[in-house]
Amino acid sequence: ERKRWDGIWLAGQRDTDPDTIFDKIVAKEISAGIVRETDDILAFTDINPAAPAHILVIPKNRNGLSRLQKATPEHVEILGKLMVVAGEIARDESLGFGPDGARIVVNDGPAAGQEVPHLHIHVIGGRAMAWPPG
Ligand code: D5M
Repeated sequence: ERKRWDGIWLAGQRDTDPDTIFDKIVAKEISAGIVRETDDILAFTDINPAAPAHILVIPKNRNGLSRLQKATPEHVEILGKLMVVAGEIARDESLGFGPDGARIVVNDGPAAGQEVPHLHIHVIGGRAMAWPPG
């Protein structure tokens, strides 16, 4: 029988914890391969790449978005901006993405493999992708 999730993420954090590892990247307290930065968005290389090109796009301020299902109308503007940046990254061949496209995905919750409770869009490419995902 499947154990019910207890609210503690794989990285050992709860939704209500003030800071995640991504806040430390935003604050430049830990280093990351930053590829885009705007006033409210940061994009950086994933430390555990699933493909030759793998970038994470995050809102600098989590503002309640520990996961996508927490989104409300107040998040519409930042969600739109995140998607635009994800698309820009996916067509940036200097980052290893090819003209054939990329997998752009949000893992929402532990069943999907989400580890860090700070919304992030994965942009994954540089190889052909299978469907359905594992
Ligand atoms: O994706 C969380 C992703 O975050 C996972 O692919 C590893 C990545 N990660 C974790 N720590 C770091 C640091 N410090 N730099 C860069 N990338 C990192 P999820 O959808 O939550 O499984």
